[in-house]
This record gives sequence, structure tokens and C-alpha cells, in this order.
Amino acid sequence: MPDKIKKISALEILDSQGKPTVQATVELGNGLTATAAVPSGASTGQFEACELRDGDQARYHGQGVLQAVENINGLLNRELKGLQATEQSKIDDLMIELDATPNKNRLGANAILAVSLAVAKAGALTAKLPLYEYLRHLYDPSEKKYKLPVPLVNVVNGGKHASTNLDIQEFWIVPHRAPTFGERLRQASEVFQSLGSLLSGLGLDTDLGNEGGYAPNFESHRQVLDLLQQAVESSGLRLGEDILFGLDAGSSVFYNEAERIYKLNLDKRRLSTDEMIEYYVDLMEVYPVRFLEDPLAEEDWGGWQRISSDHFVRANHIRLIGDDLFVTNKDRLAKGISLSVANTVLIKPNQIGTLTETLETIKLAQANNYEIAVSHRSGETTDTTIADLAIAVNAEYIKAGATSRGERIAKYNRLLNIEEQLK
Ligand code: 2PG
Ligand code: MG
Repeated sequence: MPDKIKKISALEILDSQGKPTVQATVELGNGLTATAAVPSGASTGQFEACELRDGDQARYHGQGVLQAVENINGLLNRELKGLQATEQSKIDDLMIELDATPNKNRLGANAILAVSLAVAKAGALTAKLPLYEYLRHLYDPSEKKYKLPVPLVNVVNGGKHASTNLDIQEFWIVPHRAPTFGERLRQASEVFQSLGSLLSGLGLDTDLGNEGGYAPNFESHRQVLDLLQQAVESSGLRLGEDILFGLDAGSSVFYNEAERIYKLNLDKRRLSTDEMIEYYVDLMEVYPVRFLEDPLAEEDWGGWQRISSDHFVRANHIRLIGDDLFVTNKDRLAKGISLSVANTVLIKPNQIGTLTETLETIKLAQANNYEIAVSHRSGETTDTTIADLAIAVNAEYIKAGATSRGERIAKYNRLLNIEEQLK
């Protein structure tokens, strides 16, 4: 058959932080080729699948990925050659079997995911379908309607994503109301530009953090929200109506497990879980913060249960998003479902390592009425697969950073193109 896999090869390339990452290329018997590159996180959850790094201090300070590349060029090329590119789950299952570890420690989730995504792209070429439509076929061919996601636009970068004094990792503006993706993106971009002018008017730094947001030092976390409020208003948009706010606290980073304390250095606060929840309540009373990602740490299940109570969620109209909490892992999500924790799942394919497992996690989430936010990583490439994935599964949200930096814009521009195609 001409669409059989003829060769799989890999290359060590760089991500947006200048760190090595894995790119894989699948070549088919019919001459078609498809390439995919994987991203990499800075604030990684402790339960994520293994990102294989060489540890050879003589290259890239130990961050090289030549072993992962070799795993593709050698074992995976040998074992997958001759299979049909459209046999996605068979190929993913085989890679899981070849790896034979719970966390993909042997071959590396970076190696496995690069191949998994390149195979999907090759499958789409074979089927002569746009990637989002092909992924829809893999996911749920009975669903015919498409919807464009609302972007959770990270305009101020803190935590591990920038050299600022912000403990909270991400401050989002959410243009949830505009009828088209193009309009949502325009609103976000206008607020982002207004924010830049405001910051420079105050003499604050407007250099960009890892995800394209501004990242100066601030007086407090509240100051950021005050400035966001001004930026929304000076863009002629209505706060709380056109634009909502959201935070990815990335709280596992500032949680001290031994003391069970959340440490907000900027605000000079040391908070218990319940006090941390109160901290969010105080913010939500003043600002339209309607999205909280990882408000509590990845193993603070008791706290997550309290913040996820029906009463709390309804009173605050809040989407609670699990990232480090679930790590796109079906088993962690199943635990969350059984404990009635969170109501939205962040989806990052490289947290789990294959497309098939990613789709399974999304299916479990949707079957249990969780909403879906498909997400980039802080270290990205110009690969735009997550945009197609969001469309394929009718994700409610996409997280792809600020409206700046090429690797972020690539995802937004892909969504603009898909929206145009779907007209
Ligand atoms: C997050 C992500 C992406 P990182 O915490 O949600 O914004 O960051 O890729 O560094 O884990
Ligand atoms: Mg996060």
C-alpha cells in the first residue's frame, strides 16, 4: 500500500526558549512527508510523562535530546515501518508497548509524541483532509458541528515564565463574548496593546516573558488586575461583559508541601489552603476573575474539593481548570471526577505523550461534563497541531499565550485560517 510508513526520522531542533526539542518526520511510500515538533514546559507537573534529556553537560547544559532522537531514528523507525499512517491508535499502542514503562521513561514522551503527531499529520495527508477534520474522524466522526474556542490570553507573565516578582504565573484576559474567533482575537490584541502603552507610561518594563506577555516587577498582584482593568476600559471594551479575567496561579511552585503553606512573596503572605481560597474570593469580589487554573497545588486534593464545591462554583461563576492536577492523564482525571474536583481540564499532549491517550482523556472529561482547554507550553515551536486539536474536539478554550511572539501567533493564525475555511 502506498500510504505505508517508509521511514521515520528525527532531528534535534530548538524551542522558543532556545532549548533543544524533538522534531519527527514521517515519510510514506507514496512520497508524502509530515513533520511535527514537541513543546516543553517550565512549570511542569510532577506527574507528567518523562521528557527525555541527555544530561550530557558538554552539550546544551545537559538539555540535549540526542537520545530521544536516536530512539526515533533507531527503534521506532524499525518497528513502525510498514504500518499504515492512518492506524493511529495501533501505532500509539505499539510505542507504549515498546517503551514498557508507566511514564515513558525509556523512549521519552518527547520522542513518542513527536512520532505520534507526525503520524497523525501523515494520516491527514493520506486521507486528503485538513488536520482538524482528520482528528475529528479519529475522535468522534458522528459529531458534525465545529466551534471555535475562546482564547485564554496570557498578557502578564510571572512565576517561572519571567524574571518578575509575580508569584502568580499567568494573568489572562478572556474575550468570551464576541461571536467569531477573529473578533475575540482582535479584542485581545487591542487590550494587549493598550496594556503595553499603560505600562510604558508608568515607566514599567515592556519586555516580553516566555509566553509573550509583559513581565515587569509590580507592587502587588492586585496592581496587575488594576492595570488590566484600565487597559480593557481604554480599549473601549466593557469589563465583566466583553472581557473576563483569569489566572493560572501555577500554585504547586509556591506551595510548601511540608508546611502546607502557600507562599506569596510579593504580597508577603503565608497562607493555609483555606486562606489561599479566601485570597481568590477577595480578588473575585473586586475583579471579574472567572477562570482559575491550578489555584491549589497538584496534591492538595482536599483543598480542591473545597474550592470545587457546588456552592463555591455557583456563587463565583467560576471555571476551575486542572493542569498540574490532571496532567492530561486519564487516571488522575478519573480520581478528580470521583472526588468532584474542578470543572475544566487543561489538555497538553506532551504531558501524556501520545495523541491517542490525549483523545481518551478528552473523551473522559467530556463524558463527565468537564470543559476542555487545549494548551501550549511555555517552550514552544511553530508547530500548530494544538489549534487543530482544539477544533477537532470542540474545545471551549485554547491557551496559546499573548498576542505576540511568532510561536504563539502561529497558533492564533492557524485558528483564523480554520475559521475562514469553515465559513
Ligand atoms: C501552564 C503552562 C502553559 P508550562 O502552566 O499552564 O501556560 O506552562 O508550559 O511552563 O508548564
Ligand atoms: Mg498551568
